Amino acid sequence: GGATPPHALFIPSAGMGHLMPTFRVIAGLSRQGIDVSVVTVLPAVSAAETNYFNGLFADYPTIGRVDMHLLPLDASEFRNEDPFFLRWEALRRSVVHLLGPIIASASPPITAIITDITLTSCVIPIAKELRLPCHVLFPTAATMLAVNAYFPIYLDMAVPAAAAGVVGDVDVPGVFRVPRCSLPPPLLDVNKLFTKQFIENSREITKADGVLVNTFDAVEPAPLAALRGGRIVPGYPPVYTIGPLKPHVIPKAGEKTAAQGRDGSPSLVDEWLGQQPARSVVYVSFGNRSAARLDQIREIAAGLEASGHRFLWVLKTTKVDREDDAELADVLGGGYLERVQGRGGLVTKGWVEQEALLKHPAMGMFLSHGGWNSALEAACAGVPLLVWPQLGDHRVNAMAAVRAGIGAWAEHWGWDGDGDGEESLVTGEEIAEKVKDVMADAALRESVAVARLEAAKAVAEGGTSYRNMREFVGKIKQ
Ligand code: BUP
Repeated sequence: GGATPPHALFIPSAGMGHLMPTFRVIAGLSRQGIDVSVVTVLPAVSAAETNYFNGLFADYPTIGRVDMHLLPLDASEFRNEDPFFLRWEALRRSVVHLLGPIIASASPPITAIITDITLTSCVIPIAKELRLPCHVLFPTAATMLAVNAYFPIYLDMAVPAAAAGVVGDVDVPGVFRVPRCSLPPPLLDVNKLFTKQFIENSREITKADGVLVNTFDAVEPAPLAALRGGRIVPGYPPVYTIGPLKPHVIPKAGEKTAAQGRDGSPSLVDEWLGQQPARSVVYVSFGNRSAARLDQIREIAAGLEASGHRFLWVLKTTKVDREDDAELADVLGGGYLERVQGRGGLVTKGWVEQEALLKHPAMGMFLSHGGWNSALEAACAGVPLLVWPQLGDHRVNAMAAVRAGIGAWAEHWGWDGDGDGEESLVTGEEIAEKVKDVMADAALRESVAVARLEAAKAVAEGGTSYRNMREFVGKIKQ
């Protein structure tokens, strides 16, 4: 070091759950005066992604933008794969061909690489060849990182069952036993595209210079101790807990903060929330990638109404964060919207500024799919979670959230465990009961308040995440 000024290149993946923490780290480095460039993949997956990329470059004008045009993927090679996993595969293959030339033509020269976990096994060999330090950004819980780290070892050991492609419960050393029914469902089939990517990334990450995780030590002490102590993988790279990451979106003067689209549209939600009493509102959102079946949506509607609580429900009827064309009134049935409006129920669709919403004093609890970004945003706002896992890592996150005292988990509620979309229906009565329980749970509210303080301590000067971020930045500057 010394002679070459630091210039970090970020290689983000797709999906808002991956992009949000990535953007937050990018903005954090940029605020510390580090020269950052970001690989921007074209075409984007959704309007939300495009808006967030454009917003990042507008808010932080010194950040460099390096466009990468996605190479086409021969879809006939794949059958019945989730569109997100296909996107990741296209990204992975594009990176193999295009990242080298991108780095070669960068000015000033790239001195450090930070890649999203999904691209790890493609990026690290390139970084190694160019002798560039490479860190991996892991966008979900440290508990899930522990599962990720251990999974290939589990497969190697669980012979002959795993050799035959049968995956059972995975007992992660120093963490807990994850029952097979709570693993990310694609992992149960070692021939799935996702599973192959997952295993390759998990093996290659051991060669990284470090792993950045959006969490903090006090919320997940066990998996962090196990990873750092080499109990899961001997010689695992340093794990930098740097969360909860600060929001990267800079509110514009005169703009309302909550629930406002990037397009600056006026916010009904914002005005509505302002009229609700403190801690009275049940916020309901199942993230970007989950869309419930119509019959389940109607049960949720009935459950929220029967709970007697005020609620704000961000309803998605299409999978993946595509534009949602369905009319709410058609989905929910005649009269529902008008009926609940009178007693403090608001249903909206599309994108909301969730982090700002959760910080609103009217928020009482969050019925959530269990995306880790969402879980941390709730904890930081002191809002208890009721986790209803939908897919992927959500059940592992739910286990982590319960252990951390930041939420309750509706363990017996259906999820799309086998990907066939035919999970059993949860009735409106069950939903109403559980919502009432969590709203009335004083012990849970108390432990969330403690977690909120711990989160604030972690990022304050001298805190664990603060120190880890400094150490990471110090390495980047070398
Ligand atoms: Br939906 C939605 N507004 O309307 P997760 C999400 N978000 O700000 P994911 C909004 O996107 P999976 C919206 O605050 C969080 O930072 C939200 O990340 C934000 O899960 C992020 O919660 C979503 O980790 O699903 O991506 O929905 O976990 O399955 O990848």
